[in-house]
Amino acid sequence: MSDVLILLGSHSDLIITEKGQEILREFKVSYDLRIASAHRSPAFVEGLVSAFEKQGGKVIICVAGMSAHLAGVVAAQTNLPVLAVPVANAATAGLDALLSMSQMPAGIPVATMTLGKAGFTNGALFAIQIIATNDKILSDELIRYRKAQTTQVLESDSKNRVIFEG
Ligand code: RP5
Repeated sequence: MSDVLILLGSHSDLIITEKGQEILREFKVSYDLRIASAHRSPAFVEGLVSAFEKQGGKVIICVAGMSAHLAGVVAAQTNLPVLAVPVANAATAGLDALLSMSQMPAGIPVATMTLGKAGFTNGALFAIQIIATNDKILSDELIRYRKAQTTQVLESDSKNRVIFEG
């Protein structure tokens, strides 16, 4: 049983998921990553979403590029929270996918992250935050994660500070 279902529209999207997968593992949040296209394998997408709901899954992250319908199609089939991560392509730098995912009609919400690696990293963290609303250990881990992140910025500041006194 997995808490998070990650759906990728294509194997070519896998490259943006590395850091986010690392974070899910660091937080020990179980996930199942599948390749399933809204256009090329619609029935397979439907089956995966329905099976994930039945097994008690909590959050779905959809990653797709170009005319990115995956997240919207998935959100239409479930009341689970659906997070969307658009992937860039050479022709439009991903603006097509970003707009497609964020322009959902009222009634079927999708939480769209930014493009690419940063988007998937935030998608993973957002999924963890959703699960943490009902999990004190995870919530404490998130506090620790944020503190470590702040410490890194402060260290970077002290290493890179430049004072020019004219
Ligand atoms: C989308 O089309 C996928 O999510 C991918 O980002 C894009 C291109 O897919 P491939 O042609 O690389 O399989 O469905």
